Amino acid sequence: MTAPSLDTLLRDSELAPHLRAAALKVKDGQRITPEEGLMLYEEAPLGYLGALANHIRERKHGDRTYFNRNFHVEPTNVCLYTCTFCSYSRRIKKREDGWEYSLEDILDIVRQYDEQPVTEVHIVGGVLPQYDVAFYSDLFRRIKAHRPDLHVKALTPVEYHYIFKKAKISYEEGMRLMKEAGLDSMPGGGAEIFAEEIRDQIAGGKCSGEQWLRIHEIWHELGMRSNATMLYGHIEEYRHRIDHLEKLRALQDKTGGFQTYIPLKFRNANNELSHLPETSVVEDLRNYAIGRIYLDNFDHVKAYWPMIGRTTAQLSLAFGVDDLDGTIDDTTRIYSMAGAEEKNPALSTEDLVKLIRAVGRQPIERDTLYGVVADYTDVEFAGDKEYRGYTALPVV
Ligand code: V47
Ligand code: SF4
Repeated sequence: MTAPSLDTLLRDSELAPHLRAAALKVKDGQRITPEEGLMLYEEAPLGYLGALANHIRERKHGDRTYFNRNFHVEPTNVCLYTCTFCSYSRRIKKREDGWEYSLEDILDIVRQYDEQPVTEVHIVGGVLPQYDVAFYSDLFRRIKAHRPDLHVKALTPVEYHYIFKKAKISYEEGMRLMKEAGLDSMPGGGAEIFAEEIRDQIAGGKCSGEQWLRIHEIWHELGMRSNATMLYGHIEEYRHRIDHLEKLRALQDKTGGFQTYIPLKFRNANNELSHLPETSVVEDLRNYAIGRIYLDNFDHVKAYWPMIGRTTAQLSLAFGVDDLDGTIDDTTRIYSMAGAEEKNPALSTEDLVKLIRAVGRQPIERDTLYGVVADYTDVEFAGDKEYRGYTALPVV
């Protein structure tokens, strides 16, 4: 599926005046307002949003589509918070179902990747008292001592707020200690929805939206980079999504420290919000597109393909997304993930490259800070015949 070009869209004499006004703003590189953002969520059709978002995506990146090779370490799946959307954590009371890795356990996992061309370790998990400032400082130091070139992308303001409070140190002091210990960047998790009236109902007592934003701000002021997410499609309304995007855009104006925006579709299996229906693929694509249009000061929009599936991930590349994330594992294919689209969420590099090329884009392997590691546009793989580039069907 592909959307019309922005120029084709603007030639349509029946385009409603308010949609035309927003499209012209995008064409001129102007910012849309919160009111216009809300109007897009409420009224704009998918093809229209695709035209605007793809225009921005191609202005920034052409056909380039990024991916990186990383691995995840989850120190524990037990958590003292009680987020209602979380299918992951084993409550303190059901601790017997969970794992709690020691420092050595985690280093053993890191060592398993010694011979592999990964550039990043993504560390995130539940919140428990034994994982404190001293634990994480030691962990980051030991990883860096073992493999200095491995980028450590670790923990979110949810953990940082908790461990700094426990250690009775300020956010400024805490983030400085983490940087000294070897933290390279922060992933985007824990953002959920910032608006208090929603966050209070779903986020189980963890850090507030303001605290999440403040910790990222302090990190950016130290000259460091991070990502931002939004968990959508549960009990929030469109106005809460716009409020969330507006807060991210405002902080990015101030610091410029965000690299990537990652919308996360709420998945309803095995959690306390299982009664809620999930959003449709059309709604997911509209949401990617509006994120791309609204966050004019973010360089990248990323799709987390294990959560939405490979086909929607491919479609998202025509709706503002320029980066695909998810396990790339050239050694094992055995994974399972409750509730997510992918029961087998690992792709080989070859699979991922072909998935990107099949929709006419250029696969670029990047490092965490978007330095180019390898351009796979014309790399040949042995074996089956590959289809490259889609057939564009007229939409209007
Ligand atoms: O913070 C939890 C979300 C996040 C569910 O920065 C859920 O590069 C959907 O942040 N349905 C963790 N989402 C994942 C994350 C992430 C992933 C990939 C890359 C990066 C990055 C960050 O997952 C949590 C929460 O918002 N989440 N439960 C659920 N049921
Ligand atoms: Fe799950 Fe919330 Fe704990 Fe994160 S903070 S692991 S989302 S319960």
